[in-house]
Amino acid sequence: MKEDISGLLGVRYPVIQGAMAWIADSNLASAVSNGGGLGIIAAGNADAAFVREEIRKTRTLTDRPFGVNVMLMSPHTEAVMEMLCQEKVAVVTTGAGNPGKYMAALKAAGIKVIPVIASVALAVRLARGGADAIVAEGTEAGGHVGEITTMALVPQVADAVDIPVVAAGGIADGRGIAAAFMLGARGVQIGTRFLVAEECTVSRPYKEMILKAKDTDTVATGRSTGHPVRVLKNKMTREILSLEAKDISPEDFELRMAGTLRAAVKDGDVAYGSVMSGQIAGLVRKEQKAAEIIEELFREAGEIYESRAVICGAGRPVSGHGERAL
Ligand code: TUI
Repeated sequence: MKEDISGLLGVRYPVIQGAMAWIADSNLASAVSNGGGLGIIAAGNADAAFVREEIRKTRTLTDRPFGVNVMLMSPHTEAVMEMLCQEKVAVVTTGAGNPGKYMAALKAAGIKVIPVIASVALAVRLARGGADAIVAEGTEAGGHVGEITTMALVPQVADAVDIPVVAAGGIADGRGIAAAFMLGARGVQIGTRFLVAEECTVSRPYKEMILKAKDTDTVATGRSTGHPVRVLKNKMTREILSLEAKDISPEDFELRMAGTLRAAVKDGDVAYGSVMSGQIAGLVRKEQKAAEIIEELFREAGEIYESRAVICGAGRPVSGHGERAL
């Protein structure tokens, strides 16, 4: 089996913390890095000065590597990228677009570039363009999502590129990690489970809603605009989905949604705010320190991995399958 991404990233465990705009700050990123994963600061729509400040705070909280995620639809992308090259962060992940035009500058600054993508075509293009690894994010993920499931996307991307693939979307325990590796991934990106880390500063009502969520509680808003965003269902999603069914214009949609993520994250308005969450929230049941989450994830994954011989009748038969009296 090929090496996992921990060597590439200089971390103990092959896990990247998902970038969550307004949420993934120096507190969460440093806690994840101190716990042996790769912490990520989400730049979201913030300007370069704000993100630089978060990088500097993180450097006071951890000596370990961490990264910054650039949301490519942000109006500040150009300036944020320039600042990241000056700060020489260890890793840049990107989302919601094609980072191709920034690749050369980031690489020249010695930064590892790991784009998050939702299709094989873009993965292939970015691998050819010099990406160090690629995050293949399935539609189970929270926030801005593509259409393909993690189960279908990861093996197709793994076959199409010769750089390490990191699976994202729908992973919140050791079973998910083991499954991702079986699909050809060499690392995982996890967001929703870290939302309830003790060090995560998201509002109390947001955390409680994640802890109480069940499997069917997420929905994608914004399909009518071509930018679907997965969130927990609430009063806002009921209203906006009915407006989308009545052909609200993309401009009116954007106006209606402006500020809704901030409202949920900072003000705790989980009725009318955007409570971004992956479909796996139903599995996230307790608040823990980030380091405890990481230890538990990889202890579970290791146990499953060691018992893998039971799969497909290769070892002990599983309830009547794989062995017949002849
Ligand atoms: O980027 C994410 N997840 C995000 S970004 C975000 S902030 C936001 N808030 C409101 C509306 C929209 C965004 C919240 N969650 N995940 C990575 C991701 N990237 N998922 C899908 C994509 C993607 C989609 C299209 C990547 C590339 C792409 O291609 C565009 C192109 O130019 O080919």
